[in-house]
Amino acid sequence: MNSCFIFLVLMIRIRLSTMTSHYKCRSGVYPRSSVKRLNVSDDRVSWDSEFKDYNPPYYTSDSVKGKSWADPEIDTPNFSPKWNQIERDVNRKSHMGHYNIVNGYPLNPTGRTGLQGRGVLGRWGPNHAADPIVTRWKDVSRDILQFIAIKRGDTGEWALPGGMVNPGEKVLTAAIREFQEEAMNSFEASEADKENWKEKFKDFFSKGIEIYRGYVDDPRNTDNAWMETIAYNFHDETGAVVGNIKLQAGDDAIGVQWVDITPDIILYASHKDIIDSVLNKHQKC
Ligand code: RP5
Repeated sequence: MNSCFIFLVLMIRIRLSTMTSHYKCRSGVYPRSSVKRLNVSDDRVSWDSEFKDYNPPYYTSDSVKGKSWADPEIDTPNFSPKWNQIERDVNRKSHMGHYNIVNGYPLNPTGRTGLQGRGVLGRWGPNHAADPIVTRWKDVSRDILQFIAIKRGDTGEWALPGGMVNPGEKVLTAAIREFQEEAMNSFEASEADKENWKEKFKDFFSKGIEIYRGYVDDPRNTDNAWMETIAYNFHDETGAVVGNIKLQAGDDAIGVQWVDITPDIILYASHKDIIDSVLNKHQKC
């Protein structure tokens, strides 16, 4: 077995086992609302640590209520989700293993967030996303690795151009589709352009390597609903292929560009951790 491959497998294990806490989803005001989370200190994040009378606010946004792509309220008659299982096209299994159900509600496997309900997330329990990480070296010295980042329309932060996995969709397919939508504005491309794109980059996007699978420290997470992702790296060692990608922000992205991966880079949610794994992989191989 190739040493790079062994290193990668080890890293994925490490990433899964080190995401033991969350920071961006346990203080302040919940995104797109005026609801204030109950403050949860570091030592009280774990469900195993004592937090007497823990009773944070409950919030589910009107934007997800009654939507066909979202779950109904937990106590809706005939709503009997199959927790920890794949239910028809809805994947309620967590990459983090078995999660608990308390009083009918799934519990965030990383711990308390200071908010009950589902916020703006569509699903109770895990909400599955896919993240593409397209990388190249900045120049021939191969000192600086760059990746394609998008600027999110909701928070204005730079992020991976990822998105939610559609019901029944393969995660890798979702990662490539999201890249096309957010970093290339495929929504506005002609059918001919899309066909052309497919031909040109088919080989490149068939070589994605899984970098991370698990929980995302996303500011939208709550005690009962949270983001998880599988992130794939598509690397262009010579830069010859991705140099041809015409970047144009699309869907809910308001900017797109190549970004140098530097120690001080600030990214949405826990995307920085994912990017660090990619950097480690390329520096060591
Ligand atoms: C993050 O939110 C995931 O890592 C992914 O990048 C993103 C998916 O949510 P939307 O961009 O569709 O809002 O947690």
